[in-house]
Amino acid sequence: MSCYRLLALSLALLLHTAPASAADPALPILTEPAQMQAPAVYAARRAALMKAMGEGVAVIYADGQEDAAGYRQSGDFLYLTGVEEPGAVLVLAPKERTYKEFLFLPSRDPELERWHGEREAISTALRAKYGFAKISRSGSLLGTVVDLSSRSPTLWQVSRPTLRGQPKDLELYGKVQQQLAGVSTRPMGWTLAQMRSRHDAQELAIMQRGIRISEEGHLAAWQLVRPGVSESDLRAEAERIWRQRGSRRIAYESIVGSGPNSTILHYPRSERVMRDGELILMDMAAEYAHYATDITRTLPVNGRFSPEQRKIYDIVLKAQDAAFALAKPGATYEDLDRAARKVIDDAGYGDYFIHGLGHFVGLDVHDAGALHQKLEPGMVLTLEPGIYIPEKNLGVRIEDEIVITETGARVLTDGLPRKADDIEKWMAARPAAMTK
Ligand SMILES: [Mn+2]
Repeated sequence: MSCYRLLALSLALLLHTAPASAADPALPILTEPAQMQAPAVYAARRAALMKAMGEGVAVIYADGQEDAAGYRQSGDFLYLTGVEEPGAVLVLAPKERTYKEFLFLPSRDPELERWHGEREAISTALRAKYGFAKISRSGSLLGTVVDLSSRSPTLWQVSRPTLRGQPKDLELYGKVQQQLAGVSTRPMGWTLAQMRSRHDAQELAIMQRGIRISEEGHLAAWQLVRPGVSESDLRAEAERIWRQRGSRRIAYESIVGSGPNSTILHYPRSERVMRDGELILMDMAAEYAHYATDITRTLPVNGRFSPEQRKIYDIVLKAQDAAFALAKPGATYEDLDRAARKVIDDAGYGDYFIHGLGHFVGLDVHDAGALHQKLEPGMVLTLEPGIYIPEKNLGVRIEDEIVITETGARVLTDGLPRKADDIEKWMAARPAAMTK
């Protein structure tokens, strides 16, 4: 074994054992390989939503999208069912006596299944797996909803409207109303979005695990940061680690931008070679068990911040600290945003902080939730102030995830150095083995 391989091996062992903090909550049992929670978890969420409905009928469509890792289920539908299949539909009818919840699945297609894998027949086993007493094929959806709404004539629009054309639920509700007089459509407002934004202990344990995996990928990539190395090397290294640790996909397109690219908010390409004296901004994280993570760090390529870089870095850090100090139940996101913005404004860089302070994180990276309402325990949000000065090729963003607790807030992404001194120390102590 060469000296290089020996050092690489010890580094791998170090990475394997380092990040998972002993204080982290224990992961709930997840089904493999889909990494879903127990059916009872989803049933309880449906029960809570039906309680909020009180009466009437709600139809929630699986509205996910295909990406490189396959079909990714839409957040609302996954939150309520744990079912990953495309084309599925959930129907809730709280006033019904026998069956209050119905899962509709598309008909089977033997030819398609040769390509995408076999789907299960509707059976006792499938009902147990998904936790539904009633599973039917989609052909009977309209008839069922007409029947249910004839007895309780309110059709709830549960999902927040998206910008992607006519929502499928409203389209179906229109058809129901054509067949049945006296049925009204009502928006549920923010009910489901707020449910999704208040994460319980099990969800937080899953999200913490995703954060630890994401941090491992960051640290592995940071090992490679030095002049002459490509942005693509960092991205590839982080994403390799995430996959090895059980992440199915990246939480969003990794943004790895050096020098001038550090000032481009959604820099997509990650192919530039880093140079001495520049900053490297890495906004990248893994998805784990369908939960997203969102982390950004900005490092000096040569391991030491220049005085000007450090000055900007410290302002961004101070802005993040100011926002964090206000994070507690009852505060609003606007309070936090204003506090961070004030720090950057007062330092004279207000024109260079050109985006919002943050967003909720959960099943989606920009997760559901009412950012205009008061913060509550269990909410997870990012604090990501930044200063971007294109004329100086200097961009700094620091992004952490916090969870609102009963009394304040806690940083979930605490496995990565954050202060300029700590980053420099970490870089100085890196094993030399990874030098390219
Ligand atoms: Mn973000």
